[in-house]
Amino acid sequence: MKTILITGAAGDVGTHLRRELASKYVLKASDLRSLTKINKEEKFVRADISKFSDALRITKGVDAVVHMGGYSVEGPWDGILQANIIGCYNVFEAARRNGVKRIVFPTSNHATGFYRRKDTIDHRVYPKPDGRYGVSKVFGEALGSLYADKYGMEVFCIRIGNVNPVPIDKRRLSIWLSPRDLAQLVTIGIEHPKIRFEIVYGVSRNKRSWYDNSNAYRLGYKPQDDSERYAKEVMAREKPGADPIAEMYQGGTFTVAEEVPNPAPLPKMKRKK
Ligand code: 15L
Repeated sequence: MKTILITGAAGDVGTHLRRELASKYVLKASDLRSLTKINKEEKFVRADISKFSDALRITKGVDAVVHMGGYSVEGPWDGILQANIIGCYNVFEAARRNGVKRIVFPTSNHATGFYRRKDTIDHRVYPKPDGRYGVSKVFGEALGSLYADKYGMEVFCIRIGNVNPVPIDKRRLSIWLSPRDLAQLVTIGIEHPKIRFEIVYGVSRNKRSWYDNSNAYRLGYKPQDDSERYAKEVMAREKPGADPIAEMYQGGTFTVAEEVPNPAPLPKMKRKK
């Protein structure tokens, strides 16, 4: 069995993933926080990835890294800088020094959140991050590309939509990723023999998807779930009056999440008070 390091193991997505992958791999679960539950065949290693020595310690002796660790929503720059820029660099560089070739990097739909909902985008579009968090994910993708081209590492980037047992609102009907489809994508990222640098979208086979996910399908992804099954109940719960800018873009409220009002509202778009 391969030994896989999962950083950010205590987070929501990390917790789903550890449960789904438990029987397939020996998991080395790492986080700054404690795990609420440690599964069988799993070892917990506490680490702060913004410290290079910690990153070096946890990447030793593993077959692949699934780097979930970091800040997972929009937030203040310093937190994002430490966790998602410095932390991400540390994990890639530590993996390289320890001879770990394969990295699965869960990036985010927020790397391309400023594309409009009326657009269908594929893995080749120019990034359009919707905040500091989105920028940090574009940084991780760029770092992955560099480490693949320069050092021969094998990097699989998954632009994750929203991982949840069920889709939670209208926007998430388009970007939902069920835990078992997440596990399938991560497994492709770990196992596929011909990965150099790839970007795929981390979404289930949603009828309302904004993505052309043909690159994932080319690599063998066969999603089992479709959010449409939940659409009726989700739409019945949906409250009217959402911010029109957030509604226009794929990134939703991340596109308007700021401490100050959006400095450049679109012409003729009036923000609801
Ligand atoms: C993300 O990238 C976040 O990590 C997650 O918490 C969700 O907010 C998700 O995007 C989303 O767009 O719903």
